[in-house]
Amino acid sequence: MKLHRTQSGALLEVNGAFHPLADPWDALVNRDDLVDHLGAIAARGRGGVRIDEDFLAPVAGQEVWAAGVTYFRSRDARMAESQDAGGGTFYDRVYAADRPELFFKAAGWRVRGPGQPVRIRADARWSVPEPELALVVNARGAIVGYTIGNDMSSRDIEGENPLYLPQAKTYDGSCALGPAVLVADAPLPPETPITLHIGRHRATAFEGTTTLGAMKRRPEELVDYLFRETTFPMGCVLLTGTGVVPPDDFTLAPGDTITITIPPIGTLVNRVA
Ligand code: DO4
Ligand code: MG
Repeated sequence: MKLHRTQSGALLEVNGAFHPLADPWDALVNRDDLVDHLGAIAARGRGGVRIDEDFLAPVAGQEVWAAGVTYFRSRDARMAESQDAGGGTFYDRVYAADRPELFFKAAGWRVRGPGQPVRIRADARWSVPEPELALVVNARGAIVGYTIGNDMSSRDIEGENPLYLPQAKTYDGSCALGPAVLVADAPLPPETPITLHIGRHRATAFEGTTTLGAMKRRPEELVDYLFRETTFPMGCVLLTGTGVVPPDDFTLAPGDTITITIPPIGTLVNRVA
């Protein structure tokens, strides 16, 4: 079962049929009986074909947070980029520590949806997308679904000084989510792939893949830390970190197409403005 957000409301997708839902998005993702409620709607039948309307980012009143350095590849890349700033040990230490790196990424209204442009900062020289599994978490701290996240990052800015991380991570067009929320009450299997493709002038500029099994931390552990001293009245979305990092001589350029696929959820495509 997948949930889509459109201008005219939420849609439930089951076996290719679309069912309009009455609940506003924030109420929907926070329903205690979400799985049963959606199951009952699907069982009634009467689903239709997809209406001619764009899917929006599957987020409304939720804040978007992100975890970092949850894959060895990201730890390595970050240690290298911050060498001149004396960053040799802090990424290493957070990778091994009990407490994960968690940072605020975006307010819901700032997030780009499927097909909407993402941006690179004009004052950055080295920009990359980060393809990440995103957890949809309700106000009670339960993971109710999964979507795809792109944690756009300015690597030269974060590498210059770790105190610049918020500027490297949070700016207009720095976060994309979609295309839908896969509603599931069981975790995704560890062999689930996350694939990133970057297209430029109709050719492949970069392609890479990882699996959820390569993530060092469990999704529940990340949610547990996030909710320790912070309440989320409408729930939140939590990106779980990247395990795919393009080589150091690669930077995004306007016009590039970023395609991220996580098979049970779908494919998120955004162009760089
Ligand atoms: O600490 C820098 C950010 C790490 C990150 O965003 C990631 O590993 O995905
Ligand atoms: Mg990231």
